[in-house]
Formats: sequence, structure tokens, C-alpha cells
Amino acid sequence: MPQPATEPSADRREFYDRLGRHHLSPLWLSLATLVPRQPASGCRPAIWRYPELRSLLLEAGGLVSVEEAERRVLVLENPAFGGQSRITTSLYAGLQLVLPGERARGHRHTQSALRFVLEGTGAYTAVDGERATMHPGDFIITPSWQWHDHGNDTDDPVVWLDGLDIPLVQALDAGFAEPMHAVEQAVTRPAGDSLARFGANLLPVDHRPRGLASPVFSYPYDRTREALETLGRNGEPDPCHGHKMRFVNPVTGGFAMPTIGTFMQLLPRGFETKPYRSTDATVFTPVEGEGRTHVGAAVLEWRARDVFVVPSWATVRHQAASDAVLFSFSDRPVQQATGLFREERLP
Ligand code: GTQ
Repeated sequence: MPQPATEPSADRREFYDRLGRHHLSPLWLSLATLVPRQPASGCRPAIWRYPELRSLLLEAGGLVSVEEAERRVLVLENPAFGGQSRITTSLYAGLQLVLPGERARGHRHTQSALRFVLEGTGAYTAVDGERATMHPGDFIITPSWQWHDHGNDTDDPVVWLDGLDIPLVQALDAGFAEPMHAVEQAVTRPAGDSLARFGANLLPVDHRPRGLASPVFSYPYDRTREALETLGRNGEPDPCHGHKMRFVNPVTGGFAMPTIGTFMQLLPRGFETKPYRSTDATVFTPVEGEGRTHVGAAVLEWRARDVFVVPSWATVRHQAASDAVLFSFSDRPVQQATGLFREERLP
């Protein structure tokens, strides 16, 4: 596409200035940026190391109460998007800390949230009258417009990764939020109820979906790990993905959340994936193991609980130094629903 390279002449400059006063602009100056030949947000590969994150988060714990903060979270900002609270162009990520005895007040919002537990056993998130007890590696959903509050009655801090579709909802200008009057919602269903109802290859006989998110709002790691372990024993890994599964809404077979796709993959020790790229910029956090990921020319060395990000259309290669399990999330459901998703296995 042609790109005007030189400074505009005086008469054009005067014309453009005049256009501006009419709230108009010449497309020919911005066409190549508006309609790039390939994704060009500037989103950069980046990694946050857990020991550093953890110590800064605990420092925040000493400085700011959960009452004051409402959510005590350090936002992971892509280095290309400073001050914009986004880890990719469309997604938000943050690390949340709930200290022993604390309650994070209930609220609801149209943004969908996922929690991926990094540290601490026994704290909870309450959704729809049920508390999901957290263990490291659990994937928990807070669907759009559902009340949710978090609490920690254990003796240890709990830390999880928040993934939200905040930038996407911002782009659509469709954000609503509401505080809950009580700090926490009433518990109306025993723990494990939704998993028994929807997560055992069974559905209640007359089930009618109430929303677009999976009614299984907690996917415990022990079950996920067991499935991956069995797959690892039973067959060859995919050359580009290892043993990779996506979390599913059992009612529809679609993604567990309407706007965020979530995945878990096992990379056997010594395995190197073949180069691959896709249009869904992806946030990864290793649950177990260590290794490195080549993202274009960058090399990210990771261990369990680090967080790293792969931009849209960047070429990815993973190398696992030990058996490794990676959780990841992206906006793939949105791209697939709109026909935008592209992926490529490179030679
Ligand atoms: O826990 O509800 O990281 O509303 C950002 C916004 C967490 C939450 C975040 C939120 C939450």
C-alpha cells in the first residue's frame, strides 16, 4: 500500500488543518496503519518472573488493605502498552493477592474473568451461591454479570492470575459494574455442586443454559493433570502443541468462556515444538516444569508460575527442559466467532 513518505506541501498542510477543524481526516495518510498487511499492534513478547511478582505483591499487601483496594491486584502491562492495563491488545491480566482472613467485597461486571490459582490452597471464590475452593493449577470462571466475592480463611496467602476481557469490553463500550451491598454473597449451594451437576459427563435432564459461560465454573487441576498424564502415556504429542487440550463448556462443546479461550498443554521432557503462529495473542503461565519459548527473535526462559505473553502472529517454539504443563488463554473464541482467526504451522 502506498505510504506518503514526505512532509505535505504547504497547501496540503493547510487543507489538512482545515479538515481537522471539521472533525475530518484524510484516509490516505493512515490507510496502511488502519488496514495493516498483517497484525501490527506493537504488542511485545514479555515475561514476568514469579519470585519478583510475589515479593512485590506481598509488599502491596503490607501497604494497601483489601478494603481500600477492593481488589488487591498488580496489573501486568505489556511493555508496548504502558498505562493501558492490557497484556495483549484485547486482554487484561493481573496478579491478585488475598491474605489470611481477608474478604474481597462482592461485585459484578459485564467483563468476564478467569482465575488461575498460582499459590495457596483452601481460599475460595464464590459464584452463583457456590464457593469454589482453590488449589494451585485450578481454573475458575467468573461469568459476565455474575456476583462474585473472594475470601481466604487459611493461614497462608493465596495468589492467582486474573484474566479478563477488559480491553475488549472497553473497545465495545459495553462495560457495566455494580457493587454488592453485603461483603459476601449467601452460600446457597454446597461446594462441588456445579462440578457434580455439569462436570461428570452428565447434564441435568432438563437443563436450559442460563448464559454463555460454562456452568462448570471450577476446573480442578487434579482432573486436568490426570487427563494430560494419560494422554502423554497413550500417544505422540502434536508437533506444534505437545498434548494440548482446551477447556470446554459441556453444554455446548464450545469454549468455557464466550470471550476467552483457555488451554492446558503437556510438553514432555526434552520436547521441542515446531514453529507455529496464530492471530490470537496468548498469555501463558507454566504450572509445572521449566523450559524456554522462542517468540520471534526473543527467548523467554520460564519456570512454574511465571507469566509470559506471545503477541498475535509471532512465531512460537517451546522447549521443555523437564515435563512441563502450560496453562494459557487468548481471545480465540471471539476471533473464531467472527471469522478472523488464522493459524499456521510453519515449515
Ligand atoms: O476479582 O473481580 O484483576 O473486577 C480486575 C477487575 C479482578 C475481580 C481484576 C476485577 C477483578
